[in-house]
Amino acid sequence: MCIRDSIYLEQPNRPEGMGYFDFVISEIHGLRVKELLDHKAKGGKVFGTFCLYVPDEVITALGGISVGLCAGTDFSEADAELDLPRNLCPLIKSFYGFKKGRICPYFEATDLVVGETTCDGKTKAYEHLGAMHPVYVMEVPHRKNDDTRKLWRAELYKFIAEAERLTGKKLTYEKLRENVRLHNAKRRALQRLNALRWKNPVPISGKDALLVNQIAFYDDPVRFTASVEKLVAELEQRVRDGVGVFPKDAPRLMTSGTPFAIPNWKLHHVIETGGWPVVAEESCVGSRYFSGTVDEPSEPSVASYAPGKPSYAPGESPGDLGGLLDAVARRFFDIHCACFTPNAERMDDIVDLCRKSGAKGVVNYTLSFCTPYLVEARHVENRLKKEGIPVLNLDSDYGMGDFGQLQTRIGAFVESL
Ligand code: BJ8
Repeated sequence: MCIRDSIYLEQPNRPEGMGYFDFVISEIHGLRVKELLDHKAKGGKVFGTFCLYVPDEVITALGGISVGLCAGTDFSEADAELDLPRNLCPLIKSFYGFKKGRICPYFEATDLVVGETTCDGKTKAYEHLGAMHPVYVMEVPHRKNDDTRKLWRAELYKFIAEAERLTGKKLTYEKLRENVRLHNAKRRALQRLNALRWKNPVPISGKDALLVNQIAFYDDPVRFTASVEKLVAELEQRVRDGVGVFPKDAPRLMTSGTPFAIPNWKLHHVIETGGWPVVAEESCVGSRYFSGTVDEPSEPSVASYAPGKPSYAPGESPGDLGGLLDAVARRFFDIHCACFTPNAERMDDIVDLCRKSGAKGVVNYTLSFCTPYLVEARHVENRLKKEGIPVLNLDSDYGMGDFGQLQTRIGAFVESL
């Protein structure tokens, strides 16, 4: 039995709707890769990404496919360390090693990797990556004010020009509107799924929810959304029937911090094998991915706007291409990554999610050597303590060597709740 099976399939009373996601993960190197190659054979383009700031709706509106690339294993790190320092974030070494060793079929299927200037490690790693693969880097400012919002909007336009050049297509209002709706529907389905985790007893494990949240990054968005909605319907029935996967009132935890790139399941596995459900993740593989939606045009839309009107005010309907792109820019700029300073909004998000989910404490998890999140961990701790919320700060890598140590620390934390 492989580690994936022992982590996932041995869980008791899993929802039937997880069957689709089990299938997707079991076929991770099969069917989806074939779909990407078929798309390319017909002249389509595949964009690889590593960060939430790259807007999927623009890529799919231009007929491209967007895939969040794998960055959650340690077996590719040795290849990465041929070029990069050892004491670097494991997420960066993971994806870099996949390209260096040419071992990820998703990476090899991409026509362009879209990077971003979020943290220094990624920013500099893209320079080396660019020597091996086509890379385009979006500049993400690190402060939020009127000037940087303009800069970010300009970056979005530059990226669109690059994507138009690659795909040979022109972005239109109608296509963007259609794709804003497509990705908003996906986000709303994930919002409903993740809100069901706040019920008591919890109808789905944190590990299963994490798997769904990870698959969101690379599956076909239409099929994925339909599968999440089916799962949601099943979980709603479980809630009505009082069915859970952990005993009612089991101490529940939430996590905050760096992303859980697939297949990084370690922390959730440690927590849930202790008998404590994980009911939320303030993470880019979690709430930061699906919380915000892009403002959609109301119906009728274009008719109510003068052609060429460049922007719209919040609360208005973005009724032309300029307005809709403003809405896209705003939605993505409102993601609260630790690469921003100051970042008080993120502290508010963590507190809010903790209250809503009923978590008894927060495990603030940071990948080793991730400076932005490690330094921000003290702010998280201070704010949560002020709110009376217990918090445990942890940092770890992708190796399993600290599994026992994590069990001990988390066990002691739960005891103290
Ligand atoms: S929006 S969290 S996906 S940058 S863990 S590589 S920050 S050193 S992944 Fe991230 Fe976008 Fe922010 Fe989200 Fe650097 Fe830290 Fe590594 Fe990180």
